[in-house]
Amino acid sequence: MPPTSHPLAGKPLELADTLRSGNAWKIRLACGYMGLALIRRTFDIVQGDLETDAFARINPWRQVPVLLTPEGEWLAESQAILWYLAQGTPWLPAGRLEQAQVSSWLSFEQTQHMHAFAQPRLLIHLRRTAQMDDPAMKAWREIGMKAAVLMDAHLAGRDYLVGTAPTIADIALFPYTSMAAEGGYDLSGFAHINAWLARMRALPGFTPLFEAA
Ligand SMILES: N[C@@H](CCC(=O)N[C@@H](CS)C(=O)NCC(=O)O)C(=O)O
Repeated sequence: MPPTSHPLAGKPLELADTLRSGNAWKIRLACGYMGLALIRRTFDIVQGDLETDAFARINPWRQVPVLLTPEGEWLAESQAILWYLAQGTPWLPAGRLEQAQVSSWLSFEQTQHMHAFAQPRLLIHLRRTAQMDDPAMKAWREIGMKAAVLMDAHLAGRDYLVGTAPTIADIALFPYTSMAAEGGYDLSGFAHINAWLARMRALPGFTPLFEAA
């Protein structure tokens, strides 16, 4: 959408994140698609940045992402931040049913999807403390594959998760689905998911995980 028509256009937005966080990537994706400028304050989990008193004042739950809103409040939880950013825009449809359907997918991501994709990626690819075929990694992938089956079936015959245009539901599900291979997943058989991932990458304002310097 044109940046000037966003209700938060021109207002200061600061994101506390880490370099590789998929949950924080959701927020960077949202700002890119919505044409909003975002200042990043990037922390390092390995260096213990999230354990400091200074970080506890940003988020006592000691997780990223956290958004400093123009009201001067630090807002935690990726889905809450997406909701905050999308209000008053097509990324959160105004209809009662569509809004509830978006909420369903946000819950799905947190309860049935995110951990099953994020944990193997974290342990195999980022920390390198687990192997692809460790039983615990296979167990995560069994859970994640069930979520992938549900997503693929839902995306058959439709372009986006809710309605006919992209919403924050699509943004929420994009990062960990797109990085699934880093956790040992093979999603190549899911044609509808792969077409949807390509569609999300092709939208104006798409922000990659790592932006060119
Ligand atoms: N439910 C939270 C999960 C956030 C989360 O797991 N963040 C990770 C980075 S992707 C984190 O901060 N991990 C550090 C920790 O939990 O110690 C959300 O959706 O924002």
